[in-house]
Amino acid sequence: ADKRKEVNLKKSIIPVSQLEQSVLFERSTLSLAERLKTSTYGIVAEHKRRSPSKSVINHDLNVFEVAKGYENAGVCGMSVLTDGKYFGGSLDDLLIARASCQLPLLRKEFIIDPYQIIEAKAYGADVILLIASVLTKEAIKQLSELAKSLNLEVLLEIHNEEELQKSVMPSLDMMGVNNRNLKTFEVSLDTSKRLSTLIPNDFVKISESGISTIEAIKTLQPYGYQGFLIGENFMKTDHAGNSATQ
Ligand code: IGP
Repeated sequence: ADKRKEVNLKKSIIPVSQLEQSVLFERSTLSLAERLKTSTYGIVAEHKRRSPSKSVINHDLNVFEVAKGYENAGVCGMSVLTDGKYFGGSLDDLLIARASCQLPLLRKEFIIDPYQIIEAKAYGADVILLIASVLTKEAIKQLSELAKSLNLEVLLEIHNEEELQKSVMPSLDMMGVNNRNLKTFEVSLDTSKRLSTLIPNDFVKISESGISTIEAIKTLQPYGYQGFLIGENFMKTDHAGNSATQ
């Protein structure tokens, strides 16, 4: 309850009742899961200016051109970092991405409060991220059910067996295995391989982080992965879209 207060205080500039009346809140959302199921490579391309592990990746690319570039390249969806503190993103970035392309958009954020989900929809997101390592089972259930009630899809991120075990529930659409350990920043595709067999088949499986080659994708596809979340590899170039061309 305290956490909720904290977040609401910082972001209570726009009351929930007003967010709910916004035009974007009313729009019908797009399904990322459906696109991933029918795509050859299933790329979800991310906009990320900087990160705790790499510091500056790219401050020159604007969201408009990145979103256009990704869409022209034929990716399935776009992930937009809205966290300012660690990743240099903002809700404005999400709004600009929404205005620039028709891709399903994932709000990439540390979501701990229902308000952030209402906000995600009002700023044009189609999918929200929930990170198992920072949420209790009850919180995952509460937040994912709220998202589903708003027709948003839910991507649940896990990094190990315990996080997976507590998280399996019908209100999730996609399971993302983060190859990067958020504590040590170490990256290993083996994490995706190891956890793949434990993820029930009713979830679309996404492998996240540290993917930079088509070979990596082809290695992970036999393990059941239909989505590949790629940030740095696209963002570190000066033409984020072109390098995403499939
Ligand atoms: C993208 P990469 O290595 O391609 O830049 O990774 C994405 O997986 C990564 O940014 C990420 C992330 C997160 C960022 C995965 N889970 C949670 C912030 C919060």
